[in-house]
Amino acid sequence: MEIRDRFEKLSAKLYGRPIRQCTEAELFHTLLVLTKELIADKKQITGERKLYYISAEFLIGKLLSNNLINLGVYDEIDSILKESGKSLSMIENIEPEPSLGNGGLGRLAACFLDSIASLGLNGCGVGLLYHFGLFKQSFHDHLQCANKNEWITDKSWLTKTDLSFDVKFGDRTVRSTMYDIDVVGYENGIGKLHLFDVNSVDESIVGNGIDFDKNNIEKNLTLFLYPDDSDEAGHLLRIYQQYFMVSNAARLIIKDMKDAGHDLHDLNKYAVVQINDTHPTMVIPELIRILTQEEYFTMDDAIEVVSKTCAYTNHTILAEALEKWPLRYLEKVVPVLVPIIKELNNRIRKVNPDPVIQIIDDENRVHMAHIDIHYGFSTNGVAAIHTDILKDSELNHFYKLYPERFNNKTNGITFRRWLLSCNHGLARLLDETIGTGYRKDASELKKLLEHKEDQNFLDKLDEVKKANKQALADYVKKMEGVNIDPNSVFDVQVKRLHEYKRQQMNALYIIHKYLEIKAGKKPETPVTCIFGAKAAPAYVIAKDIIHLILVLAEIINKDPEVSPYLKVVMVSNYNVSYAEKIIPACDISEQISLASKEASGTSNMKFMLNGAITLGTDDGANVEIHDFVGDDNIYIFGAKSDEVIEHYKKADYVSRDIYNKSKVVKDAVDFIVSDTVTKVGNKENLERLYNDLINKDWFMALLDLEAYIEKKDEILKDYADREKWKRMVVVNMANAGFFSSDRTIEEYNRDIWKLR
Ligand code: F55
Repeated sequence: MEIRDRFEKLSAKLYGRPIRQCTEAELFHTLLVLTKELIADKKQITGERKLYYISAEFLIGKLLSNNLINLGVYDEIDSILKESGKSLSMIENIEPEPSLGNGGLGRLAACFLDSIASLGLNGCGVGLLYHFGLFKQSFHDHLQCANKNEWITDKSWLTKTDLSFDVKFGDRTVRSTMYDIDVVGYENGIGKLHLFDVNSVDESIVGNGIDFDKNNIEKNLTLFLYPDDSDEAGHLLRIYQQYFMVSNAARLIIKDMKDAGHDLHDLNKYAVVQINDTHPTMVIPELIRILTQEEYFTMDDAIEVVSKTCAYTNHTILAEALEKWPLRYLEKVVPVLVPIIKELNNRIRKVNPDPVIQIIDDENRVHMAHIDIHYGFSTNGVAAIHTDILKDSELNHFYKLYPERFNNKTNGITFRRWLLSCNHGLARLLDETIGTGYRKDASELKKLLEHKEDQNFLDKLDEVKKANKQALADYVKKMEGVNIDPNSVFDVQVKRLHEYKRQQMNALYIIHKYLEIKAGKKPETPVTCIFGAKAAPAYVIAKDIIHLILVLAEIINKDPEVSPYLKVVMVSNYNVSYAEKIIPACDISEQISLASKEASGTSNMKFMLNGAITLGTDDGANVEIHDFVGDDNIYIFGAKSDEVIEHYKKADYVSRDIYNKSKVVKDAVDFIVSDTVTKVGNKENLERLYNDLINKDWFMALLDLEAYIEKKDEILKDYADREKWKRMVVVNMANAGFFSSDRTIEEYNRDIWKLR
């Protein structure tokens, strides 16, 4: 039967009405059922050897459009709906977003699942079924509020399976159930994301905000995604979550092996486990425990086979982000793992007593990354500079021990979501210009270079951007109630709020511009500064930075002298769906982390692919983008990573010296606590931020502020040269192919997973 007939029959069956008489909610449900049927018609990806990508986060975003695209029926459904006077984009709005991740790490895992299935590789994701995704953000009195974020309804992509395990903690036993979400490969078979839930979970213990009884593990285990914070009371719950995740993963792996009739001594031949950051690290001692205690392995054999099965990806060099659990926490939550972890620790200590590489340190903290590196066969960083820093400094002691285990896998993004699905106008123009081959082979984007001087193409490209900017302006008006001018430059910084990402430096630029305009220096090109960022609820200074930006927005947007030249918007509840609207509309991509601190970044890739120019530091994947596009097509400023690392080593950075020496810096920083600002905002928040900047500034915003102002003024000036700008856009898009997650996954498979 044709899609059209199936669609009509289904709406008749479910709602007794033809498509044109259905509501959007009814059509969403009908399409959900239809898509599931189409998925059921496809083949499941299989293979002898299987990858288990274990991750505490899979920030998958809405699935309807992507599934339709990957099934190859998007255009058909779109036109059927149009003929019935309906719009697919309105129907998409009905789908709640599964925000099952904090940011880059979780979104990377989702892009990887898409690429794994699209390449036909036999791999699955394993994680947790959080009932509430990352909190919904709202603003009140220019302050962030965190609200619960429900996403599971009776009409969702989840399928309950009959797989269930007992998970034994030190003080209780719980039972799990596995739920599946199908991962549709682009013109390929179907993969799986397995999410484990605890059967005794109870959503009713959550109030209106995101507060709940942290001690009631049976009821709260899978309620919330950990908001990447430093909330002390949350640590034990986090360890319960992690063990619940890996215990289920280990059971699943062993079951798959046994079902396939394999000898567990060949585990490493048939299974490979990718540990996404240290959150799933306990899978190593858990597998060893099961093999020794239930499968009669000797400790030597178990350690050997598990070590050959597990590989680890590091996503950060920030010391405070590397998990170190107090041994007494593990003794309480997972006492069964403690003797195993001690054994792993003793084996290292015996041959190499160097304190910096021990698993259990002299304060009895368990360094999770050290378990992964000693007892895994691969450790990878996520961008070239990041891997170099791991090898040369952060993990140098380990690199000297195991040089062959270290490798780089520069991150990537799936072009299905971040181009085909979020930017239809651009995808259509690319189809017309270079053919559709780039959809399967991203390196074909290179062909765009032949069109760098093609005026007709350049103008069309500009029109696509204009339309996307208009669409974003309409959306921002609807969601935030703010008018932004689509003819202004859209300067965008969207990412988690963190001091190292330096949204505060961007805010200081805005202050600088405001002061210039007030002093009569009007910029040639009006600019709209767009922010999207959530701060971890316990991260005080991050919330102060949000406060500053919201207060600046209020002051600037309401000032008739300034707002024709400068506007500031911080969108509320930035998430994957919002990103899909913002990124296609961006002109300037802000990637301004302190050099050495951003492991890779992935929004930088999404922006270049969608025709934005990077304003950034030589950090993370910016370095590789820079290499590809060359000096003339990117704006790089600020201290280099060696210089920054030197400052930390010597502890010689004094932000107050910069503040005292530079009038530009001093004026911008002082403005934070000026009457103009404290009249609108809270003194307490603003003074805390001000004091932090002049007394600490751990991520050196003041160090790079002058260079940033200079570079940003240069890029804004260049924007006015429209022809030059359009050519830069082409060069960036043409070089984006390398940053496809298909390339990244091919490399993981070639060097680590070896699935084919
Ligand atoms: C989440 C929870 C905890 Cl406990 C710690 C960290 C995180 C998290 O979200 N990390 C994260 O997103 N890291 C980012 O990973 C990206 C993918 O590799 C990188 O591009 C980015 O540089 C890095 O910060």
